[in-house]
Amino acid sequence: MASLMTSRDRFLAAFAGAPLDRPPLWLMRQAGRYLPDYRAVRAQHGFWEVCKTPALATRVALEPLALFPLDAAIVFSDILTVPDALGLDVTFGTGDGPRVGRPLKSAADLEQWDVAGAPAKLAFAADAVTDLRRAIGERALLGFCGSPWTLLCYAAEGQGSDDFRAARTLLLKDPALARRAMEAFADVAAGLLRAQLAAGADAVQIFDTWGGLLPRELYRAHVVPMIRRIVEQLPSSSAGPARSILFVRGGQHLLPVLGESGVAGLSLDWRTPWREARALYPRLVLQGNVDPITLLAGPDAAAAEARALVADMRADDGGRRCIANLGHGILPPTTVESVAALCRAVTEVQWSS
Ligand code: 1CP
Repeated sequence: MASLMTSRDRFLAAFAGAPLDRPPLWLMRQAGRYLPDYRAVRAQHGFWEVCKTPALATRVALEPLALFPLDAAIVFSDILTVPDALGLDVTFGTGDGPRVGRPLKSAADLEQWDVAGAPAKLAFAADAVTDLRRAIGERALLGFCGSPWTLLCYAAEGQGSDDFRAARTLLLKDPALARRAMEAFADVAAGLLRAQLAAGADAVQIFDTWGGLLPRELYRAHVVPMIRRIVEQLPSSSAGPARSILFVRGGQHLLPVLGESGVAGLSLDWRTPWREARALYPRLVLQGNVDPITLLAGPDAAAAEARALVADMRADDGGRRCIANLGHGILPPTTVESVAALCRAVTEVQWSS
């Protein structure tokens, strides 16, 4: 029976806590600059243009599915669609990271945000999901958004950073302003996730790339309630609560409080020991967490890491509630051969029940 599972069955079975023939597999940032067709598309079209044109977004989201035996697609978009829709004017230069034209410096900046108008400006995201859903057959589909904290990091800093000191300072100096900004991000992001689920996404992931910068008690006091605010706005279905996954980069020290956010699953950073997370959260879906650097070390290293991870997944509870993935996104210099080897190492596994 297990061998008859489609990719989508396998992905949904992980959330249902049902037996798996092997872990379902997808990779964070599976579309992007390491792929040749993506680079060809970007040579002709701007980044926002790719996100906002369903045919282009679908084309680049399909490229990894054509190359690798992945069980899920993720809609092609970016977490910074939300601040852009609020009017912060986010742009991507060539080769470097995002720039925020109207960063958050004071309460007067926040007054300018167009919370009521943002959902209409994000309509393209649901259109991209609808288009991709039609194209992927029996594979699972993920929507996503950024966590309110990570969005505050970019909004306050105005660009990428190693330490996002502007946002961390704001949180300590003016927690009321930080909270109001994060509430706006949370509500617009929740609307985006609802639209993606309604358009055919099977699950949604909340990316908290910069959550690990905060100590545990600050994270618990200021960020966990914002994740919960998003999760509580998601619809439940006859199959249960909406399938939500929280990824926190560098969140090992936060692990004990992440479950309080109410998500159905946690995506583990590459530094988090799988079995420690499983011991803490026997009932949650866990996803992860091969170090993306192993892909740079070559196909053999990538396959060995993936095999070790799959053994850990099987060890504790017979391999339920797990999704194979990386511990952060694929890095641009990664080779197709390394990704293929990792995928093979996961998909050749056969768990008998
Ligand atoms: O072509 C280009 O030059 C743009 C590069 C690029 C891509 C391919 C950006 C700009 N965004 C994306 C797509 C993207 N972003 C996806 C879909 C790709 C897929 O998986 O198929 C996703 C899920 C994201 C999410 C995202 N954007 C995150 C969270 C995940 C993570 O990797 O940590 C973050 C932090 C961003 C911000 C962002 N957007 C783009 C860049 C280069 C960055 C990072 C900037 C920084 O380092 O601070």
